Amino acid sequence: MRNKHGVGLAPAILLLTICLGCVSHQGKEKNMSNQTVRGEWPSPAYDRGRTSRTPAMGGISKPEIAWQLDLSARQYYAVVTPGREAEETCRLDPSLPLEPLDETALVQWGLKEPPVDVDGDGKPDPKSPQGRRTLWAKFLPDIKGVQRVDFGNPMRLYSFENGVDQPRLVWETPIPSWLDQKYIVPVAADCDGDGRKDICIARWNEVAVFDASNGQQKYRCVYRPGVRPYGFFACYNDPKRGPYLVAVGHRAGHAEALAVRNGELKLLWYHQFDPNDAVTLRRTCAEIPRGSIGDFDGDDRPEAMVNTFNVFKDGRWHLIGYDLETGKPNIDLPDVHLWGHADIDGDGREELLTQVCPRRPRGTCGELRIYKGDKVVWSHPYARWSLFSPPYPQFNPDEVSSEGGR
Ligand SMILES: [Ca+2]
Ligand SMILES: [Ca+2]
Ligand SMILES: [Ca+2]
Repeated sequence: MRNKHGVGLAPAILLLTICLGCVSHQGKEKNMSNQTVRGEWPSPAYDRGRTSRTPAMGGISKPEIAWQLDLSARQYYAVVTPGREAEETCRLDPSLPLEPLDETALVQWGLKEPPVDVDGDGKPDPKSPQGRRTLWAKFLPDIKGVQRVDFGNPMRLYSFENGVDQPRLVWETPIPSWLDQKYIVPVAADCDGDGRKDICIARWNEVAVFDASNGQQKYRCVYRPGVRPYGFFACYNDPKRGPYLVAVGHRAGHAEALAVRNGELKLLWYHQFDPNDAVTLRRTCAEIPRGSIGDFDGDDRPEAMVNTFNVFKDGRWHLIGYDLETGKPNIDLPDVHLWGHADIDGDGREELLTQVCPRRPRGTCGELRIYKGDKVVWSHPYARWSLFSPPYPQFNPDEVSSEGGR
């Protein structure tokens, strides 16, 4: 990949971190009945029971980072020597310092969120928003700058037209008794197409939408048993069909789409991959890589591309494209795992960057395939993707992947 200066750059991040013992030592030995032993090494979803615990033992009580090196966003100068076939060479010039990109270049490459003019004075403000139970967005088009919703009780919205350090309370409203503000996954998006951003919240058993101009409830759709809301929640605006709210529970095994139709928020479809919320007993996976909603197969209908495992009780990965309107799988690629997507050939439609995964583990390397819809357009027998996914935006987030309020 090359930028306008002709400098090759891999928009990939490889953060090498070696921790001297990523161990949470409790300081004293406990027996197995307490699920904690001396020097135990936690490991994400280690075994089939997803206990996240391994039998490996260690004795390191104070983990330290020995060294780390961020290899992302480096600029390399390539020296190309023309020639016939094998005579042609291309090498990196080791004599030049490999400096990280500056702030401007990081923003230009999409590796860093651009600074936002919080108070609307025309100059970007260096402060980044903080707080997990807040939502920043341009909610109020008639007020300078951006606004912040605080999810407490009462719920409050502040504006900053008087300065970053002088928030003005625009409204506050008691939250409904059913709204547990702790376990919510909020996004700021115009979910009803009226031109104003709404406060959209995924919860245990529902999606609720609040009017950002006064904090009042606008829509509410209760449609599922109380399953964990951790996971992906996004508003996707299809140019022809309007906005969809899409939720995929990475831990709770569900996928669904909702839309405002005839003044009501309605559930369009819902798939529950496991009949209950017993996380440790689940045998299926469903996860959606960032931004994987769009028309990937060119049929003029948007789909959500979800990596699923064992949803057909076959012990296999299936990359499934769920039609947003109907929930029907219009793409089904067995033994394929999606890592990302990009418009490789510049035709305006994004191709799917995948890896063949014939078994449950997703190996670091494997056969790579690029799909255009369900058609393979490129493959490599053994390699790996090195993709960088920048952090979710802190301002105007219309998509988020969350592990909930934990
Ligand atoms: Ca709206
Ligand atoms: Ca499509
Ligand atoms: Ca393309």
